[in-house]
Amino acid sequence: MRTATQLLLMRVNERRGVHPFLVESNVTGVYPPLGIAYLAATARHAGYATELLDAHAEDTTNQGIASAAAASTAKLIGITTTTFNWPVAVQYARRIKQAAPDKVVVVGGPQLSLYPRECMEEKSFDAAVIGEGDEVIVELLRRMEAGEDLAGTPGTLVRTADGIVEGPAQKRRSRISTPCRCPRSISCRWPSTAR
Ligand code: B12
Repeated sequence: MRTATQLLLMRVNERRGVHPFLVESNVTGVYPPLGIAYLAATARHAGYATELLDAHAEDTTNQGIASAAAASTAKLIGITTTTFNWPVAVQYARRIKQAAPDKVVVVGGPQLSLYPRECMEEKSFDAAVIGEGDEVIVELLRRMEAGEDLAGTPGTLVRTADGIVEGPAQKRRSRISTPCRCPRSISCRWPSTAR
């Protein structure tokens, strides 16, 4: 494991978003951010020291986000977002780029799987990940460490001097450990014990 942090992952603070109705309830609240927790696990497993900043749990201000990004040794900063949280994610990326323009800011989560190209219209994002990010984040870290181009990484859109480059789709995993039990009527290629 490298000792200096190489990846900083963030969940946005929903209290400071544009939807003040998203106060704590049985559906909103301080839940562990499972998506970036997965990414942290795979990145650490691959040997990349990773920090996770849950800005919602810690009630971090936008200025606090900028300071944390600037102070971190991580060159890659990842932000997770849903559509609801998208405006806050944009604020974070802008603040980070102002405070630390050399950081690479990548965004992922449900919003990106729905509107990847539209999201990349926000120029503060260097890259976007479509779908699951577990393998992609490790490949991005590997490429950065090796000084390779990020453009063309499977499952990504990457901003380059020539525009947005879309990498090939991620390879579909051939097997998952838990058999799928979805009904026959649903078109699904996962191995199933229910069919
Ligand atoms: C569980 C769940 C909840 C739980 C959350 C519990 C918890 N501990 O987090 C509860 C019930 C609280 C909840 C609430 C809501 N939810 Co919900 N929820 C889900 C559900 C079923 C699973 C989410 C999950 O944990 N997935 C597993 C993790 C590992 O996956 P993931 O987060 O997507 O992360 C992966 C990738 O997206 C990517 N990725 C994610 N972030 C990043 C960041 C970077 C940098 C990179 C590279 C990659 C990356 O890599 C990750 C690992 O592969 C999804 C549907 C689904 N099937 O995903 C809806 C879903 C996320 N919820 C949704 C909605 C709308 C809501 C609510 C707004 C509902 C409401 N009306 O109040 C609230 C909002 C809560 C909030 N504060 O944000 C929508 C979001 C749609 C959108 N357009 O963004 C989804 C997609 C359902 C749907 N299809 O409509 N939800």
